[in-house]
Amino acid sequence: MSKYTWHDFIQLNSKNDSYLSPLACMAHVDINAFFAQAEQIRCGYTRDDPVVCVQWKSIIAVSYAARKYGISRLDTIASAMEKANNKLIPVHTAVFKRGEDFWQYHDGCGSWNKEKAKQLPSNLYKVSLDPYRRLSRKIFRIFKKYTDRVEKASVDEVFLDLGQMCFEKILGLGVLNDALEPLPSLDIIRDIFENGEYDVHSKLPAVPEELKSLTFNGLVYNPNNLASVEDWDDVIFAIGSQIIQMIRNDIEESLGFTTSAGLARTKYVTKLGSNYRKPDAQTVIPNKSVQDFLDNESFSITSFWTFGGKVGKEICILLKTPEEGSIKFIRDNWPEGPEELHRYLNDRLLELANSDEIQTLDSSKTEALANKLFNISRGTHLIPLNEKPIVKSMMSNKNMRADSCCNLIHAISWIDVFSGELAARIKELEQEYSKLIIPKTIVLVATTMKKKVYRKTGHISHNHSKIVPQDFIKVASQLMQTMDSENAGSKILPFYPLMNLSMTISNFEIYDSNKSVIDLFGGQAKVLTTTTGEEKISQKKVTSAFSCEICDLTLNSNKDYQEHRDFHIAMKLSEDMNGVTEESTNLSVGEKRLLFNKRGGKPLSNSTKGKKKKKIDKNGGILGFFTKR
Ligand code: DCP
Ligand code: CA
Repeated sequence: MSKYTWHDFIQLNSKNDSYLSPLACMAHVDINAFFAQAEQIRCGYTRDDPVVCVQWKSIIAVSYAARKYGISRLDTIASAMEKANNKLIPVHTAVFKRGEDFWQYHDGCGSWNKEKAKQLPSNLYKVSLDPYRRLSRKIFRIFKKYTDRVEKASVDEVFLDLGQMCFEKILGLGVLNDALEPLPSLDIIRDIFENGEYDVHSKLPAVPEELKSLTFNGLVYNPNNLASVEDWDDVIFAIGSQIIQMIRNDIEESLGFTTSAGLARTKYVTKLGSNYRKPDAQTVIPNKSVQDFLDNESFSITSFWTFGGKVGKEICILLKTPEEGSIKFIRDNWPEGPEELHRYLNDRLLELANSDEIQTLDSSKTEALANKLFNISRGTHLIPLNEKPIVKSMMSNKNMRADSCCNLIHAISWIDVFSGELAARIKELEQEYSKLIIPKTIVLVATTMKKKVYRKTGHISHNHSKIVPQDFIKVASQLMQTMDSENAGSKILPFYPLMNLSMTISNFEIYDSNKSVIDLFGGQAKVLTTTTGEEKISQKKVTSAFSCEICDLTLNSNKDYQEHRDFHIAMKLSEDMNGVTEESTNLSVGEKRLLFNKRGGKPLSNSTKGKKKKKIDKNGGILGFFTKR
């Protein structure tokens, strides 16, 4: 007989409660050396090439090949190069250039380069992390292919609740069933379940012998050499380990990234598990080994995420935990339940009332904390996947060197950069949540070298649904101009050079992109439909107008509108084949600046860079079939 009940098993299939089941199966997946791997793959290096990702003089990600030289994130690129006898391969992040609202890579350039012209001075550039966010979205989409029960925890890590997938596999249901190793001898549970011949509070049947040789993918933490499959939690973890392996293989095959994963009953333990063996590994922590895992692997109470900072330190002071074995210490000293621990924490707070050692914790927090500590030290702190709320504001910011921002022109050039970055991040947010997001407020903050702070707020008005950098540039430049005219003349408080300039957008209006939004933009209804995460926008007439979002033209009928759209498609096709002109409506401002530099004025397209351009024949080819309206 199993020690688990039918209720425990069926709970796995509940969207909201599966994490509460004692049979719960959660996972945490983390991309190895994320930014460094991203650069290794983009630049065509192999995993054995010691790539490091650099931001100015700092290293922000170290590939596992580079870690062999003892390099860590704490090294500067100069000291790391020395440590590794110049064998490192540094790749700088993409950067925006002052005055440009798009980012670019400048491979080979960075502070380590001896040539001055190739050093990417931080006074003229701003780092862009957009390439990593894009990759992060692509990776996240792979998880979503398999399950909705996935939480994006950061740019390179996710939590998954595998309960429902395991439940379905055991019952031979679901889309993943055939993709996984067939399971023998499950009739014993399937028949009873299908015929409804069970009481939810009765125990599950014992695991059939044939299932006891079920294979796990990855390392199973088992210091006491216990039988790997004894009860249904082990069966579920074996299936879970196969699911995680399958998803990790997919990520590697489709995008080239290696990952590390942890699998356990609770989110907290999965996170320690994914960090346990790296890179390209997965660790399963069975319920029967979870306390050994917490005790034996040099973890302490501060290893748990959220206990890393001040709170963790204060817990150690309050509970007088030893240097080593703090998790076991908590478990052994307060065995009865959280109430006991709660009382002790309150007593200690009183004792230390006059000491300045405790600044974060107070008696309003001790009940929840006692519960958390009691369970965390047993590997049973149950928390569900987190539905992340949409952020309420976004900031783009630049710390300036002496000559980065000496006048209004410089300041507006940085506003171009901020606007490009924020527009891209709004788009990213819209895709992540399948929503339409319209920021309404901009705050511009300038800090002078004397640390005087100036602030101006403006309202963004939109007449279209797609946020573009221009929307922000227009308002923020106006604010900057006012700030400049009010302050730049002062001899007593010099305004320039600025030490910092930042732009924050907030007051987001959020619309469901699957619903009609009537009268959102001046009498027109925009019907927004979402297909596989990327929004497809079609416009529907409710007044007398059909308007083209590309060139702001109003058409009289749906037929005219469709023909006009065909014109844009033909134009785009023609441009793809023949190159583009500065008048093109298919390019963003950034692309135009990139392609039509001021020197030559001749177009350079990405695909035909350096080659002679053909002129577009406006009367011939595909375009000949259409007349621009
Ligand atoms: N990052 C950063 N600065 C930090 C920490 C992280 O810029 N102080 C960025 C670069 C990392 C990415 O976030 O690649 C993910 O952070 P992780 O802590 O997960 O570290 P890595 O993925 O680089 O390494 P690991 O394989 O140890 O997870
Ligand atoms: Ca990582």
